[in-house]
Amino acid sequence: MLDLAEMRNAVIKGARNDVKGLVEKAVVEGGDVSEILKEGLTTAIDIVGDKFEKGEYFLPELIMSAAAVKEGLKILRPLLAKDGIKSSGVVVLGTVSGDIHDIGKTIVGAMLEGAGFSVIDLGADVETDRFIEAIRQNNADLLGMSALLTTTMENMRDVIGALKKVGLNIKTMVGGAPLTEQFANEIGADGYAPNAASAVRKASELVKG
Ligand code: B1M
Repeated sequence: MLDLAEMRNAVIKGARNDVKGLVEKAVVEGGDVSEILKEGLTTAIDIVGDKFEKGEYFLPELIMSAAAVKEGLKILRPLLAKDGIKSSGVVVLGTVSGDIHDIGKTIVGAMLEGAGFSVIDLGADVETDRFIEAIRQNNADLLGMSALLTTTMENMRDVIGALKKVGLNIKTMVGGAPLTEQFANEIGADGYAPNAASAVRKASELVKG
């Protein structure tokens, strides 16, 4: 059994280089890859998410911890594929058309990756056709859309309508500061998450369901 407490603390502190070194060391020492991922990285990013929800951590800490997890994931990802460990699911993610806000969406993507999802991040200002193309190409399990503007959040409704039109049966999750659960229900999204930590929980529920 590996002692991954130091790695968890490094993620919680957002110490990216320490995380890189500790993951490399754990791998070289023959640590179990899925244990390193779960006990060293994802448990820690969950703790960070909880701290953010409670107001103990703010955006810079969240970004630093997410970047630290990504650093560790760079090392683990190819090994996970080699070990044949199944990903939690494939998520196509993007900020909707007309909207260039991408910080929250990127954090959500990093947290989802930390939880074992394969994330196809299309970036910001993503047109409906690009979402559809990426879902098809990657045989995705979930579409995640972000919007930060009251004007662009309406574009989520169009994407969900277009999915129905082309017969793509995929779960959808939406989020972003101006959204509400009520709006998500109204546009026919399968799930809404107010922040990155709850996005991970919601994505797991939707993909399992
Ligand atoms: Co803009 N902007 N901005 N902006 N900007 C807002 C959103 C605004 C509220 C500021 C204000 O007026 N108080 C306002 C929107 C008003 C409205 O629509 N009602 C606004 C405006 C008006 C604009 C411009 C139109 C300004 C202008 O040009 N006149 C313009 C729009 C450009 C465009 O998109 N077409 C614009 C531009 C910009 C910058 C480029 C300068 C920059 C963005 C940089 C970037 O993202 N690369 C920017 C910023 C930084 C903001 C504020 C200050 C911060 C946004 C942010 O990153 N928050 C913002 C004011 C504010 O929110 N306080 C504002 C931090 C981030 C972690 O939170 O994105 O909410 P958030 O993500 C959270 C949750 O929402 C959730 O999880 C995340 C992490 O916990 N979440 C999801 C997000 N996506 C999710 C998806 C999910 C689940 C959860 O599932 C898929």
